[in-house]
Amino acid sequence: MTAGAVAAVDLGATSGRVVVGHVDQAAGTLGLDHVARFPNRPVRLASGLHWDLTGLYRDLTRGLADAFRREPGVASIGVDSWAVDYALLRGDRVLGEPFHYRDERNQAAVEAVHARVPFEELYRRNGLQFLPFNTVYQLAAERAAGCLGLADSLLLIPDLVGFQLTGAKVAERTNASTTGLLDVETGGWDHELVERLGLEASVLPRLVSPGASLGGLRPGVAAELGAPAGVQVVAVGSHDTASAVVAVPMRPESASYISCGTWGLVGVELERPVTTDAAREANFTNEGGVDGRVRFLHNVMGLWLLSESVRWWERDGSSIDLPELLAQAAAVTTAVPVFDANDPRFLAPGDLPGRIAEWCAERGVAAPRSRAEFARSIVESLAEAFASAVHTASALSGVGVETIHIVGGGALNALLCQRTADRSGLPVLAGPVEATAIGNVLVQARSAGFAEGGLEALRSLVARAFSPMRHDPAG
Ligand code: LFR
Repeated sequence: MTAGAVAAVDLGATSGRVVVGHVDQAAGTLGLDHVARFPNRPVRLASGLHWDLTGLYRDLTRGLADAFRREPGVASIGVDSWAVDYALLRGDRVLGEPFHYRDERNQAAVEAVHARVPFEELYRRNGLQFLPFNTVYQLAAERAAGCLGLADSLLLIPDLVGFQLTGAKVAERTNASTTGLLDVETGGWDHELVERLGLEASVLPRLVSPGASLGGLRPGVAAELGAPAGVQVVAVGSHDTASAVVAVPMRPESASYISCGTWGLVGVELERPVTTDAAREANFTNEGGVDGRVRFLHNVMGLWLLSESVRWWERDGSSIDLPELLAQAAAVTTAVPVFDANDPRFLAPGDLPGRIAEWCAERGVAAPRSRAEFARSIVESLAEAFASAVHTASALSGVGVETIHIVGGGALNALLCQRTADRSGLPVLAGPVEATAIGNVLVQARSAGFAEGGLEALRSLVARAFSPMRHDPAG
């Protein structure tokens, strides 16, 4: 086994990054070199809320060029991003900037889809929790707007980047599983469902699994990036949560994970999906994982509640220091309300503190009075939702959870980790923070021959390279 380097592009809802990963499995080392970080700023156009994918592509290719300057030995590139969103294409031409999943166009579409295929049946077929922005609903909105007929292909965001880099059109399986159009049992496109929803099966690309090569860079791209000949673009767990869960240093038979960034994805890893009535009623999802594993989890609103509140407070041009706000939140001694972090009213951008106050007023509960109290109330509400989802995941799946792993940016939030431990009564192991990039790196490294073995072998490399921070529940 030789050591080697690969480049990971990880696009999050608020920022993107390019990281070079150095993997030496024999020596048990795994190093990350952070090459570029850039903001992801959605844009509100006349048609609604969109991603600035052109800007993201410019920034990520600049980052990749830096990566090749620093480490000319980079063997491959892998791309992951948030799930569900897509671009429509005709030939090589992208038909407009992709919609942001937080755009509010989906309500009527949800009803239209459920009128054709009731949610109970959808769940039996695709195993997905109800989220109003699942691709299946977005496509119904697209169809109603008359835009679908123009397209001859549909690419999810990381696949779109892969297409720009290589010219290959594929659908990576972990992310494709969030469309609602994959059969949860076979893992293939559910053609009957596609037809019943009035969609064209021909727009759906060939499915590929994490680890498959999309091919080399287009010549113009290779020149622009300064990439040596032979560099491959490799499909990773292109759904960011799939990559993050690869890098959770856990024993799946006794652990729960929380991949905590914009969202808090709370669940367990299984070999087989669970699509029982109870799982459907608890709104638990069965997303496709790397190596055919199933991520049985529930979406909790996540750090979005905090970041969007801060964005709202900063709209006058002021600037808030997040670590300082969290220190003030930790020092709050008065009781703060624990609100339902899963309430759909918190999904859209805008005045989140106002909506939290509204939630409280509707229940005759005193709302937080200061920014520190709002931050504390958000942390307590997230910790409560996390703890409850861990226990529900355990009850629905039969996994006896002894430990909770928190990975992603939330692992840096010591107050949130501690309160999750306290409220769940279970120890929390926090880290790695960069789990998504690490999972992306590891799947590429295995494909390039720099690492071998199943997820257990990859996770033991993570465990050797990154020591978690332990938070025990208060006695
Ligand atoms: C996390 C994530 C979640 C998905 C949400 C929307 O970044 O990918 O897994 O439910 O974003 O795509």
